[in-house]
Amino acid sequence: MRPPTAADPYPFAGTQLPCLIGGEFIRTASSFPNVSPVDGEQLCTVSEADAALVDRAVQAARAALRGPWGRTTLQERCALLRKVAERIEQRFSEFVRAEIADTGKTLKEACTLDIPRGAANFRAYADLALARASECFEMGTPDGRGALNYAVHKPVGVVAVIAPWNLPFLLLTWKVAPALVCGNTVVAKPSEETPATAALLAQVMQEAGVPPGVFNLVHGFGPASAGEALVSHADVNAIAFTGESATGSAIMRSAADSVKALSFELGGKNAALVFADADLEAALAGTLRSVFSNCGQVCLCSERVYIERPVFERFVTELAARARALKIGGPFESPDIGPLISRAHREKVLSYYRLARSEGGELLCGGGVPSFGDARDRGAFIEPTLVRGLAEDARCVKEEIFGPVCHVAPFDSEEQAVQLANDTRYGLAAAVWTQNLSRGHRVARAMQTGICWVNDWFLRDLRTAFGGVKLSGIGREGGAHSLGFFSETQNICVKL
Ligand code: NAD
Ligand code: 6OD
Repeated sequence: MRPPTAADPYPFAGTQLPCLIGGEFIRTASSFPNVSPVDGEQLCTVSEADAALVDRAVQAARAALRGPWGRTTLQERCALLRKVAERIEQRFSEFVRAEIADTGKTLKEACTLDIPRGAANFRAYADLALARASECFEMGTPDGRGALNYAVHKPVGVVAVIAPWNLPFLLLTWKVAPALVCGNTVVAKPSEETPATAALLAQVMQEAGVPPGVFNLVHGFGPASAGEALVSHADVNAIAFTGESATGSAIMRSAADSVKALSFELGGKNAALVFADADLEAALAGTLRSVFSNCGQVCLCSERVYIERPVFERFVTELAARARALKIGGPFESPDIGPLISRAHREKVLSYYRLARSEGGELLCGGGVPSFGDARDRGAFIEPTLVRGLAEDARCVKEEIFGPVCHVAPFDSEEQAVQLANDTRYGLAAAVWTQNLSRGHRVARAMQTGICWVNDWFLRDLRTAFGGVKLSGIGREGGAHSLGFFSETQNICVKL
């Protein structure tokens, strides 16, 4: 799989990205610009689906359920998913090129995480679906002949998949793959900020022979646009959404009238806990990654780092030195950290940098915007930032910022560390650093989060449960959990 070079063109340069509906690529009269976060240049324009076009997509998806797709075997669907994975790998360079242009993320991140994980999602769910068992219960009856109960799994129907911009391809395919393998049809809406890898996926679906109407793609915004039209559509049976918690609330309201199944992966304000007995080098490297990966734009990123007091000053000094040394730049410049997704998002993150100062915090590094003296000054770059000294009820400690920033604070006991980490309305992920594995397990078990790593961060086995508690989500995806969400389980009881 060859990574692209700066000389490779953006796959959609100078074009208007179409929607895919019932196997037909459709360009709409209304479109919006897709802008590079690296230099503010327009990459392409994007068709915006209105409510009527979203309705066409949903009707195409419903019709496809009644067609040959509805009669496919699980084995046939798995074979198709594997073909999709192969085509993604064959077009790896284009996918990477599209993803780094839309997001500004580093070439390394796109080549090692985003695009390989997109292909892996299709393979993993093909494997998982084939290995899935059904429950079966034998029961006694008064006549002594008994009965047999067994479960069969059927598709839920038309599924809406709504994805955010931070890991656009990884998160879209994370839901599309299990939805399809379970026999559903999909109407997908990527973020308005990152439409290109979804557009490539639409092409790949056709190349792999996915029947018309099985995978539909609509582009557009959320409120009063394609997103809202999709989640409020009466013929959509289920919604798999990843994004902000506030958007989750809005989608819940839109979906309420037609009582849809919901799977929500939402925001976080994740804690990392570093105990004095940790392998401090591993904890430093891991925390640098957990705070600054993807410019801090991963829902799992640590925005609160609590460090046991005996190693606090040493750890913080070294973390700040490493944060200052991070190389900021465009995707092809071998940077450690790229830009934020947009100027608008940078304004939000900068407002938190200002707030941190006004709330009494001390900025140990960063706090502003880098200056390059070239086109990158028109991009959305921002400095990695460390803050200390905030009160635990400061807004910067309580609210998700979603940028390359964390607050560092000391703790004095295991109980206090657990209490501080759990004192949040979110509950997505945590990271615990200690060489005492009994403590590692005990503290991880006490975290009110859907996921907790001990001595690592963002290490993923796709069979495991993924999701959040509190404001961080509803339900779990991953492995059997995704297969469960995207299936209707029917019990059949046979009297013998
Ligand atoms: P967002 O909620 O603004 O947008 C996500 C998607 O929802 C976009 O496609 C958007 O167009 C659509 N949308 C917005 N309003 C809508 C509405 N009313 N109806 C239907 N669709 C609507 O999120 P974002 O800014 O793209 O992503 C960043 C957020 O996502 C952060 O909060 C981050 O923590 C969260 N996130 C969570 C996870 C997770 O697994 N828990 C993963 C990635 C990102
Ligand atoms: O790894 C995954 O499956 C996943 N859903 C990651 C989410 C990352 C959030 O930004």
